[in-house]
Amino acid sequence: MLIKIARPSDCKASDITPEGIYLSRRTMLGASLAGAAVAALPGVALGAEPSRYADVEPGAAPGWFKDKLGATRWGAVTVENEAITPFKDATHYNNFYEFGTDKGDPAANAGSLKTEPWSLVVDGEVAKPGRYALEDFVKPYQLEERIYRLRCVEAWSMVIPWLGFSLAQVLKQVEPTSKARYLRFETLQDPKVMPGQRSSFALIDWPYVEGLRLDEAMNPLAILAVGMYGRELPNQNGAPLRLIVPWKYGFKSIKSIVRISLVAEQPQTTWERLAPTEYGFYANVNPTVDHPRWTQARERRLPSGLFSPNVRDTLMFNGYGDEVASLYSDLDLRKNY
Ligand SMILES: Nc1nc2c(c(=O)[nH]1)N[C@H]1C(S)=C(S)[C@@H](COP(=O)(O)O)O[C@H]1N2
Ligand SMILES: [Mo]
Repeated sequence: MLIKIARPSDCKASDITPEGIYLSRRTMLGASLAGAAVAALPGVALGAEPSRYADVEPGAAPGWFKDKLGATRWGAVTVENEAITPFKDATHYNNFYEFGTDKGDPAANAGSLKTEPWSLVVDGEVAKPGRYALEDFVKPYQLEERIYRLRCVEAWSMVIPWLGFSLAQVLKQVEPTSKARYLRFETLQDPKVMPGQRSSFALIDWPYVEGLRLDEAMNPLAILAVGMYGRELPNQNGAPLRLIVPWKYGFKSIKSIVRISLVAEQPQTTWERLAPTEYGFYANVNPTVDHPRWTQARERRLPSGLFSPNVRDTLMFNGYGDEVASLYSDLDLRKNY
């Protein structure tokens, strides 16, 4: 929908050009009214059982996922007094550039991604490298429901109930060597099913790459997710396995992971490579450090529309400062944005 929405705040869609300005001028008009017609879920209790997510479309969960679901710890982490974003918004307003740069493109195009079978490589500076079938990789871990805020660098946000397990548990299993200081993550590269990877104006050097410092990855809030809203991940949300780092801008939360490497040097990440003055390696949510082209002091919480823009103040570390601020006590967060 090519509609420019006038907003009372400085979170105007016309001010905020998505990450993809480098890819396509079209995305300047990319903010849509997608969420406007969808009412917030009435009375959803936080930490609710999956049956409470009333508008969730059932998926076709693989057997290993159904087996895991029974032992899930529901509501292990919740967000107080903030409504969970309706499933419809969380699955139809996405960034997944492999499937196109418009917010509706991933929902429209990601259906063709084949997530079963899926294999994942863990390599680099680890005592136990390996290639795993996804179900074997996930087997040792109990799923937990983590209800987290997701804050995109484009100044919109959601509250999403993920299902996953802590990255720290995985690291313990694979045993990083003394040389390991960073993690490097890679998304699937398959131009046959990912139209964004064959687009003639794609400036992104595929595959999509993200990274974390080892101590960030060990923080209990960092998870690998295999589901959301009590079901498996929809393809547009990064099936079958994605990273979630809730105190960082959404672009750190890399989707559809095929490789995790432990490395000695800070990896170069996709957005940093494309626009280093706009997107840094750290990308911690920080209302006091503006993006060069817009303020980061506020955000549009979805569902958001013309008559209820639903703007709120952005919180330092996206509200997770108690858990993560100590990771950055030595760091100038203005320089290391
Ligand atoms: N592989 C890959 N991962 C990605 C992206 C992407 O384009 N490709 N977009 C990122 C951005 S900018 C955001 S805000 C989140 C969006 O996640 P969601 O669509 O599940 O809300 O995914 C992140 N992970
Ligand atoms: Mo984002």
